Amino acid sequence: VLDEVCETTGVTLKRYMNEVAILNPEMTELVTLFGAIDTACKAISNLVKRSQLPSSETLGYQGEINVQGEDQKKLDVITNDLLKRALRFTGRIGVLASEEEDVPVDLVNTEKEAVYTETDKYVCVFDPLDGSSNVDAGIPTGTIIGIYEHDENCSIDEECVGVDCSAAELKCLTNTLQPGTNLVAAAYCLYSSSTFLVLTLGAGTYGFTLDENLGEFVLSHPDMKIPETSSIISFNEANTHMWDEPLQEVVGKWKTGKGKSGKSFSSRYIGSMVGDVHRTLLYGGVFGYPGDTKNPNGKLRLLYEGAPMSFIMEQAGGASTTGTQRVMEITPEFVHQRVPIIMGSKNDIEEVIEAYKAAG
Ligand code: AHM
Ligand code: MG
Repeated sequence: VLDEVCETTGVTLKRYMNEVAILNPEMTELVTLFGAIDTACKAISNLVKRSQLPSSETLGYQGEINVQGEDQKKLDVITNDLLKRALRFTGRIGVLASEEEDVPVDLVNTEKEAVYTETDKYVCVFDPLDGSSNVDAGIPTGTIIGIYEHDENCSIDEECVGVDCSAAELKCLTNTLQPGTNLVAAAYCLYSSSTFLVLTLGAGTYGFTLDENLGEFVLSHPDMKIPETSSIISFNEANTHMWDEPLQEVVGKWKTGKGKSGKSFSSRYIGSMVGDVHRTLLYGGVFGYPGDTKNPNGKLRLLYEGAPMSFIMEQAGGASTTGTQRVMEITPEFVHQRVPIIMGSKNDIEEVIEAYKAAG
């Protein structure tokens, strides 16, 4: 145990990423991106903590009119700008898509839409502050980030800009509409009792905790593995009656200890995806926002919530499904597309998939 502690103590995110770059020179540019993410997440962590206090940044409480009579910018707008700026200055991002942007944003060619140069190697998708409506009540929030490479096989007509493009061209132009299986990295940052940054580069899931004294993320959860069987459900259970039959059935069995594992499940739901997924990773469990009769595709967005979180979950040995399809394999048709999600401990997710199969 002592050896393990010594091996990881003091490994900062910066050092971790530098060692990744030394061992994998082709990932050097990705490491630059994580430098920006590291700083942006620390800045967001500070903003979230101070958001209920009058401060020089916001000149008054959030939601109020400032001294110049301008509307105060909401925290999700501020954090979106912050992350966008941090990523832009790496010089490695061609295009980004965010929950807070109506359409993908070209970071390099602001006049012409989304045209890549050789160094603009990556496409970044993110939700800068998921669950932001929770901040006022002190409930955890999080940032979710996915990184894709731009598809070099895409050839586009140079004349084609925005609205003139065919659907296929537009897809290449923005390059944001890729399935989760194309992700090269994903991360989330949870702002809670501690600030946690959890990431995958496609070879396991690694968790860092912000040491406020050092001002650094320190490796605290190397190679995270979610328990294969669990006894916790994490859903908005007010919607249970509107879910698909197979899911209602499985969750009903779990509650009464009649599921495959025979365990009686307990319920934990924050209503903030990053917090719920983080707990699920650590303790095991099944987190979900399934489709229902009112919202057939649920609530969560595929591109910058579903896919990156599924990547992190799978890399920790968990699974993520819509019930009938692996979330990672879905190619988005539009940026803000929603997707039903049920993710967590592998054996429990398998039970859900089987129930859907049996129902045909
Ligand atoms: P947001 O992107 O508007 O912040 O909403 C996303 C959040 C997730 O964090 C959470 O899983 C879900 O909404 C909770 O929804 P509900 O309140 O319907 O249970
Ligand atoms: Mg969100």
